[in-house]
Amino acid sequence: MNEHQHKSALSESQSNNSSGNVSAESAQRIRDSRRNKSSEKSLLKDLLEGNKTALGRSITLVESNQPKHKEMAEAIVEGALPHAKKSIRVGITGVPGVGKSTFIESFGSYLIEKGKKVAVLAVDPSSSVSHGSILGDKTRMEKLVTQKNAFIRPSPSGDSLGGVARKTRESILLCEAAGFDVILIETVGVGQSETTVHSMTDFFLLLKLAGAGDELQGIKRGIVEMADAIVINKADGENQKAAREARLEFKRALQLYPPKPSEWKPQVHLISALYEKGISEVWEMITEFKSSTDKNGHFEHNRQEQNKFWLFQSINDHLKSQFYNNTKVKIELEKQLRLIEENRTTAFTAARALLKLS
Ligand SMILES: Nc1nc2c(ncn2[C@@H]2O[C@H](COP(=O)(O)OP(=O)(O)O)[C@@H](O)[C@H]2O)c(=O)[nH]1
Ligand SMILES: [Mg+2]
Repeated sequence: MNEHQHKSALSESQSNNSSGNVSAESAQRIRDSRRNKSSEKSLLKDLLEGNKTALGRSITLVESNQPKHKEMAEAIVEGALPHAKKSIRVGITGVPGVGKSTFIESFGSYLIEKGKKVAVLAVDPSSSVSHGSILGDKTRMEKLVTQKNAFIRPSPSGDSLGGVARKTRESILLCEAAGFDVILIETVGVGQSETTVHSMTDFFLLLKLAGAGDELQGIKRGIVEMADAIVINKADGENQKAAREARLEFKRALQLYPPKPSEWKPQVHLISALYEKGISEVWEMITEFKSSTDKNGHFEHNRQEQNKFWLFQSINDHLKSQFYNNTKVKIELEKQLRLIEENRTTAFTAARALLKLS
């Protein structure tokens, strides 16, 4: 029976090549989809075995905007999900030049020496212009890039923050399925990206410099409030005294913030990423955070809350793109915009008219 079906499908597609193109196309689609399914399967298998090339290729599919790739990506993420290892996800933020890349190099190398597998991802919506913050910085991670147990991926470029965020979140899951147990997510302090990274990480680390005011470092109050740790970098050489003073100052300032739902009291650390000082203390702190939030249930609760947040986020993104891609909406939108320019309607009436179309 099976053989027979197979044969007839084959002969159908052969005859269609000459007779018409509708069925030829659909036969091609079936062939493509079969081929995709088998390559999906082998990609997923390699990924689950920890193959970094397979991980990279899977992330490329996640980052692609092509419908065919999106479909494959969805299947791979779904297949990977049950195998995602329990990792710790650490968000790292700070203004350009503070030493994020240097810190990731030292910290990542330290963790690998401890037997961890470390993945580094980035959320940088501006990277379409700067061609990826980490990519350009791979020179500062020269030790880490050569490590078998390190995986470094620059931010997907040419996308909105929402797009980058979704892709990064799926990439985290893929890294975990490939067996990476520490995920470092770097972001440059631009606009909303810290909030986004905060919503996908367990521990949020703010890198700072001594001696420069918050305004100079472009740090907003909200970011300090999100931080589980303030790590003052470049505490070396002549900087040491200023760094110690800054530490006291930050400690005092942090006391003014309300307690966190995690019950975790944010810590202030001094490090030198360049000279690899204070690095082990940062890891000890994160380990301490993990065990205390495991104990009080916050760790799991926070991940669930994040998943709920991303559910709504995904729905919102989907509805929005569906709305704006609707041909009727596109045409009517032009019309309503003109009416607004001519003062012949209000924004609210126009919006109501447009929303009725979808
Ligand atoms: N003295 C000193 N310089 C550092 C330290 N960490 C980073 N740097 C230097 O600061 C500059 C910016 O570092 P980078 O890691 O690229 O910062 P990013 O833009 O935040 O990624 C580089 O020249 C680094 O060598 C440190 O701990 N001490
Ligand atoms: Mg950098």
